[in-house]
Amino acid sequence: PAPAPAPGVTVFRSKLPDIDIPSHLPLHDYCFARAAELADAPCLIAAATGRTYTYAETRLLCRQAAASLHGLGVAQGDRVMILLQNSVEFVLTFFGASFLGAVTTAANPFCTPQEIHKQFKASGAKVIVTQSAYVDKLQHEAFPRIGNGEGEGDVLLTVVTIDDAGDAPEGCLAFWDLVASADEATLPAVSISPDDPVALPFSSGTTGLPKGVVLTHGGQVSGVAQQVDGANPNLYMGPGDVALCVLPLFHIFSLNSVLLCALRAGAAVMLMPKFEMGAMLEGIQRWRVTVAAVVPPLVLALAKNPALEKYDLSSIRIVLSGAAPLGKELIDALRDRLPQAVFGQGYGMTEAGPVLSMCPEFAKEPSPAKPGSCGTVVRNAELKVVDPDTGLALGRNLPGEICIRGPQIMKGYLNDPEATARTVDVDGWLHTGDIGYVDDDEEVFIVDRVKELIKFKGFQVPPAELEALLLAHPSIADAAVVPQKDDAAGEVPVAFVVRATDSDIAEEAIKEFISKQVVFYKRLHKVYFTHSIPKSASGKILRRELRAQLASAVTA
Ligand code: 4UW
Repeated sequence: PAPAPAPGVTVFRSKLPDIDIPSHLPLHDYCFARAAELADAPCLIAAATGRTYTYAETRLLCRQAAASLHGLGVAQGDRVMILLQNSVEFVLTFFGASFLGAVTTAANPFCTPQEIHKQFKASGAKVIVTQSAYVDKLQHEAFPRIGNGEGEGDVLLTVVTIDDAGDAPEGCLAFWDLVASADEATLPAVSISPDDPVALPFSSGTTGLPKGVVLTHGGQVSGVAQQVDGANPNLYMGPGDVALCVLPLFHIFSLNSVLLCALRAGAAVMLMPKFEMGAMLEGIQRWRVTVAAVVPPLVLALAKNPALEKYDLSSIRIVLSGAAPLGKELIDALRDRLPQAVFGQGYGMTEAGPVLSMCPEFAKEPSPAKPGSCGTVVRNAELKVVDPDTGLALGRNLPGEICIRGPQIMKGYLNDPEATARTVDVDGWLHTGDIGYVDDDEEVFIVDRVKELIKFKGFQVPPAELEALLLAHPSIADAAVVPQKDDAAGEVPVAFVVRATDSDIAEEAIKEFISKQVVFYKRLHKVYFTHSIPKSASGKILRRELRAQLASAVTA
């Protein structure tokens, strides 16, 4: 049981009653609980091929993927890296690992070899599942040599590719060859406890470099249950619903609130490998998508696109936005085009497992939400708002740092007890680094961010990562990276740079130096040269001051 709050502390809870959460179940059994009852119902729809997989087929293929991984030596507790766009194979690998008690760590395939290697190394992954187009990234010198079978003493990297069945790149194994020959009867019996990890997404959290976020079976079951279980689910979906899965599954929003929630609810998931407007609208029309999970830039793209008129999008009943702030103007712009849909936001954070609050208009028995609100705190959880200076809990309508406590939050950062202790306090409260308040109707509003994180179209850009790269340049004496507001992306990273003595390095050279090393959304949009970086007595960059400088320069 959670410790009782100290007297006088304002703790906000859901208006919906708590529910029983079957957190003793492993995540795969929880998500496939209705697979027998819904055996012939659609589970996965691969938009790219037009193929639909029923619940019975999907569950069986997941178990065959598990047997395949087991055949490659993956055992309970081992890590499997997924380097894929949204695809059936992503889902099969995720649940395949889960059936074994293994853990998946998914990365953006657009990342550079260096970025992928960092996550590969930190996670200690044993196998990488990818597609042939990305194999050259794994041939980078940082990785062990790709190969399978008996190594001649050296460490070999096992790579499985999902395309080219029967003709995998040299040293790689073909996913579908493995799955086709796998026998689910060879699956080992594993005993999985709720505290065992199942997913390892990477997040920089409130400060520093990306870290592995340990999410457990019990935590993910709780996080999903908070959204879709109970007599009055907060995010009401069921058989007959089709969830749009265009946001990348390597990010927790799509993995948890789309894939896991839809499966638990018995809905179908329409998998789109990437965002391409025409294909997406086509897919929504063809498979009658009912629940669309989006990020604000996608809302913007939809609102602006004249092609919308050409498609029948009348099936959409829920538009769920998250990962970055969604303004009222943007909702209004799209509302006219999807008059039948309910628009609302969820507020999530990888470490929070991920959902803190969800629009109550999505519930089976809906209650109203105001524009701009992130909904109300999920059930079976507690939320408080603390004064960032004193740490004291604040009452309604007073902005402060949002903290969350409940069974859904992360177990901690992988191999980083200090970072864990900085984020989850001794009483179990996760400190988000977001500034917000709860209003008189229990609605959560986010107004600012005190953590370092920059969000480009909802993607994480950790300033510390870019600062470390900048400082490695011989012509740069000091550097700081902060967010700058941007209409299309929400925020973009910009750098303040102090040139080394005698250096006259130019903005373009610095931008290019960074671009070569990072995925597209981490690229610097501007470099401001300065004589010194403002720092506190303890040496911490005074980011607020730099952000203020930017704001005044823009308005000046
Ligand atoms: N408004 C303003 C928001 C909002 C927001 C997030 O990359 P991460 O760690 O994680 C996410 C997860 C988002 C998410 C998950 C599941 C879900 O259902 C849902 O609702 C639709 C959203 O983004 O980044 C976490 C940080 O992103 C910001 C905020 O700063 C948070 O700490 N953020 N959602 N609605 N800002």
